[in-house]
Amino acid sequence: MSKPLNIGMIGYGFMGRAHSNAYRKVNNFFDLAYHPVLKAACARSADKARAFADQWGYESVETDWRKLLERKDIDAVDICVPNNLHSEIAHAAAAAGKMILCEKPLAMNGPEGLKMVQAVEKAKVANMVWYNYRRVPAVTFAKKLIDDGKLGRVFHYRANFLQDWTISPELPQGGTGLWRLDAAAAGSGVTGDLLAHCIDTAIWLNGHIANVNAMTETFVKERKHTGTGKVEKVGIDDACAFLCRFANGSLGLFESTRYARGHKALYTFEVNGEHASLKWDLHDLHRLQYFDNRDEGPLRGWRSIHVTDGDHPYMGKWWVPGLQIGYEHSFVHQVADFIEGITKDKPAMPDFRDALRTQHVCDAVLDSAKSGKWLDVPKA
Ligand code: SOE
Repeated sequence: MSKPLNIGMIGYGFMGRAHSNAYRKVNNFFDLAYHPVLKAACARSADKARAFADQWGYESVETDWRKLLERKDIDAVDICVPNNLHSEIAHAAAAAGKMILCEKPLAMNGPEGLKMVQAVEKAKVANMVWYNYRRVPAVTFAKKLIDDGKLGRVFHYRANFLQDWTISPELPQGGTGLWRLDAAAAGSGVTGDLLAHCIDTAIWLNGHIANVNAMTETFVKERKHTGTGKVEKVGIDDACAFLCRFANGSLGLFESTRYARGHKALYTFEVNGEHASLKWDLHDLHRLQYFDNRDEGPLRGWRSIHVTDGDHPYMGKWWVPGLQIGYEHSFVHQVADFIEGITKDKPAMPDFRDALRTQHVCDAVLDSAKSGKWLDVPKA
């Protein structure tokens, strides 16, 4: 019999839905020592909290996250609110002895993230950051191939995350759904939002990023602010590209923008090694492209591996071989791994400290874009 793991969800947006869906599904597919119980949904607006709770099956509603943290019947809190609120809630949750699952990026910047790491480590509470793409089976499989040494020495790492949803200058900044355009709430633009995913995956697959040289651009310089009603300067980066050197000697090239007309969420990465290369594309997320130079001569070529077989990561838990799963399942896998982690006392990654590494790269990228200089990235 599995034990209950009582969840308090703070926030009700896109990620609140993605995580709630994962909590609801995980025990149908994974045999785990705990089962998440959707205990309380918390939002400032009672109506929104109630509607969200009804939709997803939360037992109760709170309108003040401090009250949620006081509740004895909450084991873990899920922080799904804008980035500028992560730190305060995480500190209070750690002090209250709650486990914490925090939406990415961990913090507004590295120094803030470091304090959050110290808080959870001091309180000894389980913690994790939702960098979900690590748990797309094809991406997890890429990690296995690299760790098994299939690629040999790595020369190049290349990643893109392209969107097009902020091109209109009429789009305001701030408020529900648009806080990512407001630097005060988001900290940064594409760097902390989209590149953070690319960086997390890159560090996981290819190790520490030693130094960076970046450029950013804000194409629309002023937007009406939803909160003040006034036209205000835009403080976020709309686009960012950076070069880097990994500690293993390989070269990295990263690009992200919300101005690539036609692209809605095109996350791709490619790794080129001495013996083999691999590439992945979020729009075809169940496939991993693999080229191995050791293949027999005339048959040598890129293979498109349909990562849906029982011996592929996570896939034995789902349907029969050949039937694919999608985006939402990466969150289910993350919850499963979190529960395994607390059961075996072997924390699921990325925990706060691991996610701080991404935060440090983001900071260096944004600083380098200002100074135009190559900057070293501190280790977390
Ligand atoms: C932004 O549009 C966004 O929703 C990110 O915030 C998510 O992390 C990413 O996975 C998809 O795009």
